[in-house]
Amino acid sequence: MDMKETLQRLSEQARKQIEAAADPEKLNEARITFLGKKGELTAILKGMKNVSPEDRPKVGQMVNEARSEIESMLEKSRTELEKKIREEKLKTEVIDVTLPARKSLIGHRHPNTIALEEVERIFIGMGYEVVEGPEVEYADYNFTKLNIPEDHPARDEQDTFFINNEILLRSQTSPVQARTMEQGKLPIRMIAPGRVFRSDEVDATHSPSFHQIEGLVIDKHITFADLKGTLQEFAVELFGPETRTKFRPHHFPFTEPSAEMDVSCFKCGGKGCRFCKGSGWIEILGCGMVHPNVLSMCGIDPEQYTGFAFGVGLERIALLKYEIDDMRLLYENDTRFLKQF
Ligand code: 2U9
Repeated sequence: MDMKETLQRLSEQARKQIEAAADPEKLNEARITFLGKKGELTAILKGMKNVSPEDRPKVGQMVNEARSEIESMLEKSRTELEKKIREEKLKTEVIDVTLPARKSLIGHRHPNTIALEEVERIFIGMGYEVVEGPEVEYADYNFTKLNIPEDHPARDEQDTFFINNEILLRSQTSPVQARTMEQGKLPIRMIAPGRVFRSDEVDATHSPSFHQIEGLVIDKHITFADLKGTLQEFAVELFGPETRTKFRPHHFPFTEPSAEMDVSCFKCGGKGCRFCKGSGWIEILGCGMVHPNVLSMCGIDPEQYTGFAFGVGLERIALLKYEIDDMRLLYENDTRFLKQF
């Protein structure tokens, strides 16, 4: 067989093997078989020494032609294979834009937060400032400056979480008002919302940690009429325009006189129902005129200034407004419950 035929046969073998290569590895194997150092074409080149010198240029040219033919076959096949692989990859990665989007779970405001923001909105609308203060307090601010005497039951370790003799977890947000009064900027119109702590057993209406919103107004000529008008307006805003209010005498060490305010039942309008336990009234907050001792101890002259204060449990408002019958539900963080409000 002459050289031309040998090369043609080799080219043909290469073509078959290249065409049969289904992936880049197989194609590489074909390249090594025909063009590699130990490949068939290299073997032919090595055999050139047996070719007569006058035939060498011609045979050399034929070998080179065969090499470039095989090279271009390899190149063509490689491009085709890569294209095929790319197309298959695209097919499997196809994005179905008609699929419904995955819903992301966004949070929900807690009923306490909704109620707090409602109360804040009402008082901000009447020109009040919202002031916050520390949850870990001095007994001095939590009790003494609020005219709560040494032997008062609230000071008992049974009721208050003491850290040491002087420091405790605040049992009310009143210390925030005492601190504001001490700063000496008058008049004051403020509410102090926040977490408070009392050593209570957990049940449907008690928790060792709950929230209060307390309010304080100090100015010249503030009277009980200002207190009544303000809290009546608050009740109407919170429970609706038909709401009536009733003030019953009460006692707090930090206010004198003191009262508790009831609102007419927003369920039955005051006729009496299961919600208001037949009385037509719902107790909502405590209030009173700031005790002169408190004014003095917080650096304000009780001869020149008077004021009123009130305190309301935030959870109580949330439970009432959203008709929740157990306070514990507010602390369980069960989203099935929370997302209803
Ligand atoms: C200063 C002076 C007076 C705050 C007041 C109440 C009445 C009150 C309770 C409501 C339900 C607490 O959450 S509760 O248990 N609070 O009845 N709080 S007057 O009086 C103050 C506060 C600060 C300097």
